[in-house]
Amino acid sequence: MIKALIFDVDGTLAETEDVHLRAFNQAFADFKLGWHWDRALYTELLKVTGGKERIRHFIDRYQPENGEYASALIAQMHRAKTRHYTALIDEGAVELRAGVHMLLRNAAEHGMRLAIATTTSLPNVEALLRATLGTDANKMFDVIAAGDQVPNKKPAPDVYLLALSGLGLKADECLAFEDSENGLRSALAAEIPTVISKSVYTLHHDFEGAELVLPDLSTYWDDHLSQLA
Ligand code: XBP
Ligand code: MG
Repeated sequence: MIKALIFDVDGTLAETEDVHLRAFNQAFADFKLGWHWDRALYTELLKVTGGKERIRHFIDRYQPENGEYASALIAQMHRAKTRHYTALIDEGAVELRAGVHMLLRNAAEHGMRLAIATTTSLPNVEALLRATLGTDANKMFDVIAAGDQVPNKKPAPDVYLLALSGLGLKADECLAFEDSENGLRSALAAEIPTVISKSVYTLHHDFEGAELVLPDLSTYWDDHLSQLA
Protein backbone atom coordinates (compact mmCIF):
# COMPACT_ATOMS: atom_id res chain seq x y z
CA MET A 1 0.00 0.00 0.00
CA ILE A 2 1.49 3.38 -1.02
CA LYS A 3 1.28 5.61 2.05
CA ALA A 4 3.39 8.55 0.85
CA LEU A 5 4.66 10.20 -2.32
CA ILE A 6 8.12 11.80 -2.15
CA PHE A 7 8.84 14.46 -4.78
CA ASP A 8 12.08 15.81 -6.15
CA VAL A 9 11.79 19.54 -6.94
CA ASP A 10 13.94 20.84 -9.80
CA GLY A 11 12.85 19.31 -13.07
CA THR A 12 10.09 17.23 -11.44
CA LEU A 13 7.66 19.67 -9.80
CA ALA A 14 8.63 22.41 -12.27
CA GLU A 15 11.15 23.11 -15.04
CA THR A 16 13.27 25.35 -12.82
CA GLU A 17 16.84 24.81 -14.05
CA ASP A 18 16.74 27.65 -16.61
CA VAL A 19 15.80 29.97 -13.71
CA HIS A 20 18.67 28.56 -11.63
CA LEU A 21 20.95 29.22 -14.63
CA ARG A 22 19.77 32.87 -14.86
CA ALA A 23 20.33 33.27 -11.11
CA PHE A 24 23.86 31.83 -11.25
CA ASN A 25 24.76 34.25 -14.09
CA GLN A 26 23.24 37.20 -12.21
CA ALA A 27 25.34 36.32 -9.16
CA PHE A 28 28.50 36.02 -11.27
CA ALA A 29 27.74 39.50 -12.68
CA ASP A 30 27.30 40.85 -9.13
CA PHE A 31 30.81 39.64 -8.29
CA LYS A 32 32.20 40.97 -11.63
CA LEU A 33 33.78 37.58 -12.38
CA GLY A 34 33.29 37.66 -16.15
CA TRP A 35 31.80 34.15 -15.94
CA HIS A 36 28.72 33.24 -17.99
CA TRP A 37 27.26 29.74 -18.10
CA ASP A 38 25.27 28.87 -21.26
CA ARG A 39 22.78 25.99 -21.50
CA ALA A 40 25.30 23.60 -23.10
CA LEU A 41 27.81 24.14 -20.27
CA TYR A 42 25.05 24.06 -17.64
CA THR A 43 23.82 20.69 -18.99
CA GLU A 44 27.31 19.34 -18.25
CA LEU A 45 27.60 21.11 -14.87
CA LEU A 46 24.25 19.65 -13.75
CA LYS A 47 26.05 16.34 -13.34
CA VAL A 48 27.17 17.89 -10.03
CA THR A 49 24.27 18.40 -7.64
CA GLY A 50 24.18 21.35 -5.26
CA GLY A 51 24.85 24.93 -6.33
CA LYS A 52 27.94 25.47 -4.16
CA GLU A 53 29.37 22.10 -5.26
CA ARG A 54 28.59 23.02 -8.90
CA ILE A 55 30.50 26.33 -8.62
CA ARG A 56 33.48 24.53 -7.02
CA HIS A 57 33.42 21.92 -9.85
CA PHE A 58 33.32 24.72 -12.47
CA ILE A 59 36.37 26.41 -10.90
CA ASP A 60 38.33 23.17 -10.59
CA ARG A 61 37.44 22.07 -14.15
CA TYR A 62 37.40 25.36 -16.09
CA GLN A 63 39.12 28.00 -13.91
CA PRO A 64 42.03 26.14 -12.27
CA GLU A 65 43.85 29.47 -11.99
CA ASN A 66 41.12 30.45 -9.51
CA GLY A 67 41.50 27.20 -7.62
CA GLU A 68 42.29 29.13 -4.46
CA TYR A 69 38.73 30.54 -4.32
CA ALA A 70 37.81 29.93 -0.70
CA SER A 71 34.65 28.07 0.23
CA ALA A 72 33.55 31.23 2.04
CA LEU A 73 33.56 33.19 -1.25
CA ILE A 74 31.69 30.39 -3.01
CA ALA A 75 29.10 30.36 -0.22
CA GLN A 76 28.76 34.16 -0.55
CA MET A 77 28.24 33.85 -4.33
CA HIS A 78 25.71 31.09 -3.74
CA ARG A 79 23.74 33.19 -1.26
CA ALA A 80 23.52 35.92 -3.93
CA LYS A 81 22.40 33.32 -6.45
CA THR A 82 19.66 32.10 -4.09
CA ARG A 83 18.43 35.68 -3.60
CA HIS A 84 18.20 36.11 -7.39
CA TYR A 85 16.52 32.71 -7.82
CA THR A 86 13.84 33.28 -5.18
CA ALA A 87 13.14 36.76 -6.59
CA LEU A 88 12.65 35.32 -10.09
CA ILE A 89 10.35 32.60 -8.72
CA ASP A 90 8.36 35.15 -6.69
CA GLU A 91 7.87 37.09 -9.97
CA GLY A 92 6.22 33.98 -11.47
CA ALA A 93 9.12 32.67 -13.56
CA VAL A 94 7.76 29.10 -13.59
CA GLU A 95 4.59 27.10 -13.11
CA LEU A 96 4.16 23.47 -12.03
CA ARG A 97 4.71 20.85 -14.72
CA ALA A 98 1.73 19.12 -16.37
CA GLY A 99 -0.24 16.90 -14.01
CA VAL A 100 1.71 17.80 -10.86
CA HIS A 101 -1.00 19.90 -9.15
CA MET A 102 -3.69 17.28 -9.88
CA LEU A 103 -1.43 14.46 -8.63
CA LEU A 104 -0.69 16.31 -5.38
CA ARG A 105 -4.36 17.17 -4.84
CA ASN A 106 -5.73 13.70 -5.66
CA ALA A 107 -3.09 11.91 -3.59
CA ALA A 108 -3.84 14.09 -0.56
CA GLU A 109 -7.63 13.63 -1.03
CA HIS A 110 -7.06 9.84 -1.04
CA GLY A 111 -5.13 9.92 2.23
CA MET A 112 -1.61 9.66 0.81
CA ARG A 113 0.99 11.76 2.62
CA LEU A 114 3.27 14.09 0.65
CA ALA A 115 6.98 14.83 1.11
CA ILE A 116 9.84 16.53 -0.70
CA ALA A 117 13.43 15.27 -1.09
CA THR A 118 15.57 17.77 -2.99
CA THR A 119 19.16 18.91 -3.43
CA THR A 120 18.13 22.53 -3.89
CA SER A 121 18.25 25.00 -1.00
CA LEU A 122 15.23 25.26 1.31
CA PRO A 123 14.45 28.93 0.45
CA ASN A 124 14.15 27.87 -3.20
CA VAL A 125 11.62 25.15 -2.33
CA GLU A 126 9.58 27.53 -0.18
CA ALA A 127 9.55 30.17 -2.93
CA LEU A 128 8.44 27.65 -5.58
CA LEU A 129 5.64 26.19 -3.41
CA ARG A 130 4.45 29.70 -2.45
CA ALA A 131 4.45 30.93 -6.05
CA THR A 132 2.74 27.86 -7.55
CA LEU A 133 0.50 26.47 -4.79
CA GLY A 134 -0.15 29.45 -2.53
CA THR A 135 1.12 30.84 0.75
CA ASP A 136 0.21 27.77 2.87
CA ALA A 137 1.51 25.26 0.33
CA ASN A 138 4.32 23.92 2.47
CA LYS A 139 1.64 22.65 4.90
CA MET A 140 0.65 20.13 2.16
CA PHE A 141 3.96 18.34 2.78
CA ASP A 142 4.60 16.39 5.97
CA VAL A 143 8.35 16.53 5.33
CA ILE A 144 10.52 18.88 3.26
CA ALA A 145 14.07 17.45 3.13
CA ALA A 146 16.32 19.88 1.24
CA GLY A 147 19.83 21.02 0.37
CA ASP A 148 22.33 21.28 3.19
CA GLN A 149 20.14 19.38 5.69
CA VAL A 150 22.20 16.32 4.70
CA PRO A 151 26.00 15.93 4.42
CA ASN A 152 25.93 14.06 1.10
CA LYS A 153 23.77 15.32 -1.77
CA LYS A 154 22.21 13.17 -4.53
CA PRO A 155 23.10 10.58 -5.85
CA ALA A 156 23.82 9.69 -2.21
CA PRO A 157 20.63 8.39 -0.49
CA ASP A 158 20.88 10.84 2.45
CA VAL A 159 18.05 13.21 1.52
CA TYR A 160 15.63 10.36 0.79
CA LEU A 161 16.60 8.61 4.04
CA LEU A 162 15.92 11.90 5.87
CA ALA A 163 12.48 12.07 4.21
CA LEU A 164 11.68 8.44 5.17
CA SER A 165 12.77 9.11 8.74
CA GLY A 166 10.61 12.25 8.93
CA LEU A 167 7.62 10.32 7.55
CA GLY A 168 8.25 7.34 9.85
CA LEU A 169 7.64 5.03 6.89
CA LYS A 170 9.52 2.20 5.20
CA ALA A 171 10.89 2.59 1.66
CA ASP A 172 8.39 0.12 0.18
CA GLU A 173 5.47 2.13 1.61
CA CYS A 174 6.52 5.12 -0.50
CA LEU A 175 6.93 6.15 -4.13
CA ALA A 176 9.56 8.68 -5.31
CA PHE A 177 9.16 11.03 -8.30
CA GLU A 178 12.35 12.18 -10.01
CA ASP A 179 13.60 13.72 -13.27
CA SER A 180 17.33 12.91 -13.27
CA GLU A 181 19.82 10.06 -13.15
CA ASN A 182 21.37 11.41 -9.93
CA GLY A 183 17.92 11.65 -8.38
CA LEU A 184 16.96 8.14 -9.45
CA ARG A 185 20.22 6.74 -8.05
CA SER A 186 19.61 8.54 -4.77
CA ALA A 187 16.05 7.20 -4.36
CA LEU A 188 17.04 3.66 -5.40
CA ALA A 189 19.96 3.73 -2.95
CA ALA A 190 17.30 4.40 -0.30
CA GLU A 191 15.36 1.45 -1.85
CA ILE A 192 12.36 3.62 -2.78
CA PRO A 193 10.48 2.62 -5.96
CA THR A 194 10.83 5.56 -8.34
CA VAL A 195 8.83 7.04 -11.22
CA ILE A 196 10.72 9.23 -13.70
CA SER A 197 9.24 12.32 -15.34
CA LYS A 198 11.90 13.33 -17.89
CA SER A 199 12.77 17.05 -17.92
CA VAL A 200 14.37 19.31 -20.53
CA TYR A 201 17.87 18.81 -19.07
CA THR A 202 17.58 15.05 -18.51
CA LEU A 203 16.12 13.60 -21.72
CA HIS A 204 19.43 11.81 -22.39
CA HIS A 205 19.88 10.38 -18.86
CA ASP A 206 20.05 6.63 -18.02
CA PHE A 207 16.93 5.66 -16.03
CA GLU A 208 17.75 1.98 -15.51
CA GLY A 209 15.93 0.71 -12.41
CA ALA A 210 12.98 3.12 -12.55
CA GLU A 211 9.45 1.68 -12.09
CA LEU A 212 8.28 3.81 -15.00
CA VAL A 213 9.81 6.47 -17.31
CA LEU A 214 7.32 9.10 -18.50
CA PRO A 215 7.53 12.32 -20.55
CA ASP A 216 5.56 14.01 -17.74
CA LEU A 217 3.06 13.24 -14.95
CA SER A 218 -0.04 14.49 -16.80
CA THR A 219 -1.81 11.10 -16.88
CA TYR A 220 -0.02 9.36 -13.99
CA TRP A 221 -2.90 9.67 -11.51
CA ASP A 222 -5.59 8.37 -13.92
CA ASP A 223 -3.43 5.68 -15.53
CA HIS A 224 -1.61 4.37 -12.47
CA LEU A 225 -1.95 5.78 -8.98
CA SER A 226 -5.76 6.00 -8.83
CA GLN A 227 -5.84 2.18 -8.96
CA LEU A 228 -3.59 2.02 -5.87
CA ALA A 229 -5.52 4.60 -3.84
C1 XBP B 1 18.62 20.14 -8.40
C2 XBP B 1 19.97 20.56 -7.99
C3 XBP B 1 20.15 21.90 -7.33
C4 XBP B 1 19.71 23.02 -8.26
C5 XBP B 1 20.28 24.35 -7.84
O1 XBP B 1 18.02 19.67 -7.22
O2 XBP B 1 20.92 19.81 -8.16
O3 XBP B 1 21.52 22.05 -7.03
O4 XBP B 1 20.24 22.74 -9.57
O5 XBP B 1 19.83 24.64 -6.53
P1 XBP B 1 16.80 18.56 -7.27
P2 XBP B 1 20.91 25.11 -5.42
O6 XBP B 1 16.66 18.07 -8.69
O7 XBP B 1 17.26 17.48 -6.30
O8 XBP B 1 15.59 19.31 -6.80
O9 XBP B 1 21.77 26.18 -6.07
O10 XBP B 1 20.09 25.64 -4.26
O11 XBP B 1 21.67 23.87 -5.08
MG1 MG C 1 15.59 17.10 -10.13
